[in-house]
Amino acid sequence: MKTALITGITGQDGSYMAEFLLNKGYQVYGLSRRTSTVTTERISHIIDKIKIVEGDLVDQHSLTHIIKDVKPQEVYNLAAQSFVPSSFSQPVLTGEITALGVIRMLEAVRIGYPKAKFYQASSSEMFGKAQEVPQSEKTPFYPRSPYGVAKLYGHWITVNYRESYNLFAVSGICFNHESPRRGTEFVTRKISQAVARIKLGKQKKLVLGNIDAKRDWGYALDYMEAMWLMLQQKKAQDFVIGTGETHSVKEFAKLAFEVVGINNWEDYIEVNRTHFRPAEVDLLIADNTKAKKILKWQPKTSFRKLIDIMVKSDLEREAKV
Ligand code: NAP
Ligand code: G4F
Repeated sequence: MKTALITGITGQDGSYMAEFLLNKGYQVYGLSRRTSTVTTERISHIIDKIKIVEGDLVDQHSLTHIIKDVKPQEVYNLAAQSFVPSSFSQPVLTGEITALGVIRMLEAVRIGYPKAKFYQASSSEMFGKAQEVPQSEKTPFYPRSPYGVAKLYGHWITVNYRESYNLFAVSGICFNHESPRRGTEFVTRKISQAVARIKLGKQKKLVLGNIDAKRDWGYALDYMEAMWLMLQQKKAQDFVIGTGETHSVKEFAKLAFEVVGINNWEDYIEVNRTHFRPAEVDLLIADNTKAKKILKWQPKTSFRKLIDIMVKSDLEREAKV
């Protein structure tokens, strides 16, 4: 039986990755930090099938011990301070977790179990003020937030450990991927939740920031396979993972309202500058040619289907509370 360690197991991706690996027959360990309230909501249905180990990306000692004890064949480093606006209000903490957390994990692997294959959750936010359209593995980076800069450190240190110590360490440069398990502060889930609440008469307005921003949005479940495939290759290398389509926040909102039969969607939207960022990423769109060719991966869920899944899930959830 293969053993995998997932950091960030309580997050959106960590929870789906745990399900994905359990289905493949893995023994799954999940790293989780101590909190005063329960954070296992997304994994409550599988909690008996996985082993939770306590550690924190800011604490080297815990990470090294966990890797030495568990000796995982595969490590999925999905933990991060992942919300871009919080990286402007807490830039140093974001650097500690999202940047230095990666080298702590790599050091733990190098010292504790160098045979482990390591996956780093890199981000399309590293492209930021995009130097090329669409963005591929060869596009120069130009991050536009403390989060993007921190992810860039994580990305390059992963490359560096692969080249310096011959670790099997790779990065998936993932574009935005969403689901009913997405945190409600991210724009897609903020919209799907608000649409459900407006339909049910529980909310009057949806207050957004820059609705002209464009993203390459995919369905999170589809991305787990790509991450796993990257660790099954003979050669360690990095891949861009995205759909190859881009849509604006406005388009996402329009289609979300359509799911519940509201066509005068603009009447419910208010734009407020408090949600604008000090520096914005205007347009992201993936060139996923390499992933299609080498990993034989491609997204299965369309943009419309993703919105349909998210809005219907929130309708069901909101009808209960
Ligand atoms: P998420 O839902 O925000 O989950 C983040 C996870 O990291 C949570 O489990 C959180 O634990 C954990 N974490 C935060 N700080 C930690 C620390 N100091 N020590 C240990 N764990 C810590 O993020 P996601 O959407 O699943 O994304 C997964 C990864 O992919 C992240 O690295 C993100 O930056 C990256 N990424 C995401 C996307 C996307 O569109 N989703 C795209 C590109 C890259 P708590 O529950 O305790 O807070
Ligand atoms: O949903 P967002 O907050 O996601 P963002 O900033 O693109 O970051 C996500 O994707 C990255 C991959 O590219 C990940 F690395 C990162 O961890 C995270 O998962 O915002 C998307 C866009 C932005 O342009 C933002 O300005 O939506 C715009 N937006 C407009 N109104 C809003 C809002 N974003 C949020 N969160 N809330 C709003 O009210």
